[in-house]
Amino acid sequence: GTDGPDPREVRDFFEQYKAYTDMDDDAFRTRVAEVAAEIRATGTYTHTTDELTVGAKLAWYNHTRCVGKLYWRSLTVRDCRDVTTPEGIRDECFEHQRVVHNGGRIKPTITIFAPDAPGKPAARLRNGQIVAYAGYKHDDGTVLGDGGATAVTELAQSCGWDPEDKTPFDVLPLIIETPEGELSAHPIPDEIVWEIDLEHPTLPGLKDLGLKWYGFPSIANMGMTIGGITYPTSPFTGWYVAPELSARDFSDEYRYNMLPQIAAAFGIDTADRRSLWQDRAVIEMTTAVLHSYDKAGMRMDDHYTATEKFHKWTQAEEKRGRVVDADWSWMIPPISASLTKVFHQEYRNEEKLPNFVRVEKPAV
Ligand code: NRG
Repeated sequence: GTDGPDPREVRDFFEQYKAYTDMDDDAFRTRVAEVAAEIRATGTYTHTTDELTVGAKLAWYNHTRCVGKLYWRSLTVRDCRDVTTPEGIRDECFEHQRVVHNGGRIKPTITIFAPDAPGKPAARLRNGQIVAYAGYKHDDGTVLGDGGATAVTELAQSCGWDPEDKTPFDVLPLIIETPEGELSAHPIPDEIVWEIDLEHPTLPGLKDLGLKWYGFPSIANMGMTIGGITYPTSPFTGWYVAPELSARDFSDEYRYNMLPQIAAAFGIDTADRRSLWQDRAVIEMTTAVLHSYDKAGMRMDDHYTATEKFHKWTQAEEKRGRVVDADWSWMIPPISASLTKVFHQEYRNEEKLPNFVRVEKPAV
C-alpha cells in the first residue's frame, strides 16, 4: 500500500518472530527500536533475510485456504528483493520453477521480490500462475483453451503476444508490470513447464483427447504481508492435489468444460443425468491424472492422503496447544468430500498476520 507499516502489525510480527527464533529479550528490544527509528526516518523498514524467511513461513501457517500447510516449516524462501528489472524478475521466476521441480519431488518454494513502499509500489506479475494456458474468446462466446484465462490472454495480446497456430494448451507469456505501469510479455521456455500427457491406466480413449497439464502450479497473483510490509510479487509453489485438475480445471463449465467429452472418451453414456455419468467421468479422470503424474515421476497428491495428513497435523497442533485456522470449504476436496476426515470436522477461520493476500494492479 501507499501508507507506512501499521505499528501494531510491526510489533505483532516481531513478537511472533521472537517466539519462533527464541530471540532473547535484549536482541528483541534492540531490533524493535531499530525498526521504529528506520520507519521514522524513511517511512518504512527492511526485513533481514531471516525475518523474511520466518515471515513467509508464518504466512503459510496462517493461511486458511491451504490443505498442504503442515509443511510450512520446510518452505524454501528465495530472497530476490534486489531484483527489480523486468528481465531480472523473469529470470528469477524461471529459476523458481527449476528450484521447485527438484527432479519431480517438488520443493515447496516462494520467491520474494521487492516490497511496496509508501508512494512507491513495486513491480507486479499480472498472471494467475507463472505457467498457465491461454483462453481465446471467440465472438460467439465460446473459448479455445482455459476459460479462466481469457482476461490475461487479452492482456498478453495487448502486449503483442499472439501465437499463429492457436491450440487449447498455449502457455501464456509472463506479464510483468513496472511501477510506472509499463507492461512487458516474456515467453516461457518449454523446459520449465514439465508438461504431462494424460492417459488412463486401463480405459482406452482418454489419450486420444490429447489432454495435458503442466507439472505444478506457481501462484503469481497473491502477495504476502509481513509485519506491515506488503510483498506484492512473491510467487509460490507446492504440488498439486489430483482433483484440482480433474474436478476443476478440466470440469468447471467456465474453465475447460471437458466432462462431456471425457465421459464419451471413457464410453460412459451421457444421456441420463441419473446415470451419474458426471460423477463416473470425474472419478475416472482423477485416476487418469494420478496415473499420468506417477508415470512421469511428478509428485501429485490424492485427496485422501492430502486431507488425512492435514487432519492428523491439526490434531497434533491442538495437543501442543495451538489452533490451526482453516476455511472448511477450501479444505474439503471437490469430489468425494464426505469420504475424507476434514469433511466431518469444524475449523476456526481467523485471518492472522503474516498472511497471503490478493494483490491487484500497482497501487499507484
Ligand atoms: N487450483 C489451481 C492451483 C491452486 C493452488 N494449488 C496448489 N498450490 N496446490 C490449479 O491450477 O488447479 N500449491 O502451492 O501447491
